[in-house]
Amino acid sequence: MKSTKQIKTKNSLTLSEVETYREEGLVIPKFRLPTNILTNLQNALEELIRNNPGVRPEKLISAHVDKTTNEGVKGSSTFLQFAGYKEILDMVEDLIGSDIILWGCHMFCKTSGDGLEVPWHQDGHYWPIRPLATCTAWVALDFSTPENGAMRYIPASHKSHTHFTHYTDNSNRLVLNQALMPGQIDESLAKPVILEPGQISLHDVYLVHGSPANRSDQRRAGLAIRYMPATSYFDREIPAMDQIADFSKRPIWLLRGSDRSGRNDFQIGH
Ligand SMILES: O=C(O)CCC(=O)C(=O)O
Repeated sequence: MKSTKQIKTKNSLTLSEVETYREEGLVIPKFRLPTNILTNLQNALEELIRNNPGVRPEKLISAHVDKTTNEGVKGSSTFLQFAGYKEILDMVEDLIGSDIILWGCHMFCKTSGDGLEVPWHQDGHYWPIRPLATCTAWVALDFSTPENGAMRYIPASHKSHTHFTHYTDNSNRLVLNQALMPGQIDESLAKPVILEPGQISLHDVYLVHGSPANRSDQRRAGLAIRYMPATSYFDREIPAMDQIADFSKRPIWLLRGSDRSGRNDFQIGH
């Protein structure tokens, strides 16, 4: 006799969450990390900061690589392990398909009072992924509010898959040095990404977003985990646009499915 019991194996986004992502380029799903996992990540963040005294805490790239990389950051395997967290991968799968590569992980920890600004930008401008496709899971480790420099985005700015024009700004008040040339977006349309610790947002590679400096007395930390579909190729010969990333030795991990592109190298940098 057939069992009528339904076994829930996948923690999918709802249809309306997928719709919001497709329409706006960003969604905050109805999902929260269990407290023990959040605490573990918060502790790993403290250790990450202690291990990298010479690095601005907004610039902790490759935070998941458990050695000092040529990007100058000593990361932690806690973040690597977390990047494979089933519930998050299930949601990412709904957006980019079931062949998923982890290719980056950036801790954006904006200290209180002097946190740097993230200029308006599109991620795709920086990244060596062809065809260009990525979903970022931004995991709040602190409260993220307009007061402490929450991310802001321009809804639907991803939709035309257009690259807006960026210019280079190497001033040390910025976390990233590629900024959108003024006049291309209507900033009055911007929406803040307000999150409690343990909530996440998911955003598209073409979305225009950024975040103001943290002028409050509350730290604002978030872990941006970068996933790409394995139908695309991570091309290490394309040089990084910013001053901090170096893709030439960047390790990548196939977390689900298979390498449909047939070209990705999972040995380099490991
Ligand atoms: O954390 C921020 O304020 C900016 C994050 C960001 O630009 C990104 O995840 O692509």
